Amino acid sequence: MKDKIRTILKERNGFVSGQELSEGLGVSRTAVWKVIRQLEEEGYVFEAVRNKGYRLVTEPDLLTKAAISERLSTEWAGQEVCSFDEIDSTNNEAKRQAEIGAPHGLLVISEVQTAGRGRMGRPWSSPAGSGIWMSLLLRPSLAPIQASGLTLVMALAIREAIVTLTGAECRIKWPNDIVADGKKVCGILTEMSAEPDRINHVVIGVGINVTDDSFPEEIRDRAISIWQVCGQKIQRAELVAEILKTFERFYEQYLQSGDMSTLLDAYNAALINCGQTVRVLDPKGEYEAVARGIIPSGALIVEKDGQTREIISGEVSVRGVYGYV
Ligand code: BT5
Repeated sequence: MKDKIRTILKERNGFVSGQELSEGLGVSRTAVWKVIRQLEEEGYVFEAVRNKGYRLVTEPDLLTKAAISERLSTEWAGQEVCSFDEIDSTNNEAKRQAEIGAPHGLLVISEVQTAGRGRMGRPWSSPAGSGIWMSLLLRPSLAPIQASGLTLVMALAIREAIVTLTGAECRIKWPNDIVADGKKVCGILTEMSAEPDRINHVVIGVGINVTDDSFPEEIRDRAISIWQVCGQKIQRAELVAEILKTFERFYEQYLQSGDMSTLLDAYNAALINCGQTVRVLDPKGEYEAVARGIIPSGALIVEKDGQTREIISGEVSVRGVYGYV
C-alpha cells in the first residue's frame, strides 16, 4: 500500500484527498494517514491541507531498488538491481553474483563501500549519502581485447547523462575519469573474467561524487562533486537511470561495430586531453607529448617530436603537465 500511495501522490503532482486515497485503495483514512507518517519518516515531505488532502513536495535522495526501478526506461540495463546499505565493493559483489549466474544488465549499488577500489588497488573514497557507487554486470559477445573499450563507452554515457541533467561543464579524461574544474567527479573501474578467446563477464564499476561538499584531506586537491561544479543537488536515482539509458544506447552501437568508430566523434569532442600536452606515465619511462584523440580501438594517439604513438589503456595513464588533468 505504501508504494501505491507514493506512486499516486507522485504521479498526480498536486493534491490528492485522503478520501480518494482510502476509497481507491479500499482502506481506512487512518491507514492512509499512517502510511503518510511512515513516508515522512523516510524523508518524504508532504503539504497537508484541510479539504484538499496531501501533496508531495520533495522526495528523499534514495538509492533503493524502488527509487531506481521507477525511473528506469531501459530494456536490460538495471532491470535487475541489488541494492545495499553497505558492502565491501560493488565490483566485488557484482563478480560474486556473476559467478552464481546473475544476468547481463544486473546493477549492484550501495550507499557505502567499505573497501571501494580504484585501478591497481588504489582506494576509492565512498562515504554514505553523497555519491553513486555502482557496478553493472555485462556478458558481451566480444573478444577479450575489446572489453577495455567498454570503459570509454561508460565514460561517454556518464558525461552525457550529467550534462543532460545538470548542464555541468564536465569532460572525459582518458580513459576512465570524468573531470570538471580540473578535478575528478567520477572514476570508472572495468574488470573482466575471460578465457583466451571468450569473455565470461565484464563488471563496470562507477564512482560519482554527487552532493559532497567536502572530501578527505588526501583527495581534496583532486576530487569534486557535481553539486560543487554546478550548484544543483540532483536525485542520485535519476542520474543512475539516465546513465543506464544512455549507456544502453551507446553499448548497442559499440557491439555492432565492435569498436568505438560510431562513437568516435562524440568521444573526442568530450575529451579534455585533445590538443593538450600530457605526461605519459609509461612504466618504461615517462615522457611528455600532445594528445590528439582516440582511434576506434580506444587507444589514445599522442604526438611526440613529429611522431605519433598509440597509448593503450591499462598499460599507461596520462596526466596533465601541471597537475592531475
Ligand atoms: C578510478 O581509479 O578512478 C576508478 C574508481 C572506481 C570506483 C567505483 S565505485 C563502484 C565500484 N566499486 C569499486 O570498488 N570501485 C568502483 P583510479 O584511476 O585508480 O583512481 C583512484 C584515485 O582517485 C585514488 O588514488 C585517489 O587519488 C582518487 N580518489 C579516491 N576516491 C575518490 C573520489 N571519491 N573522488 C575523486 N577521486 C578519488
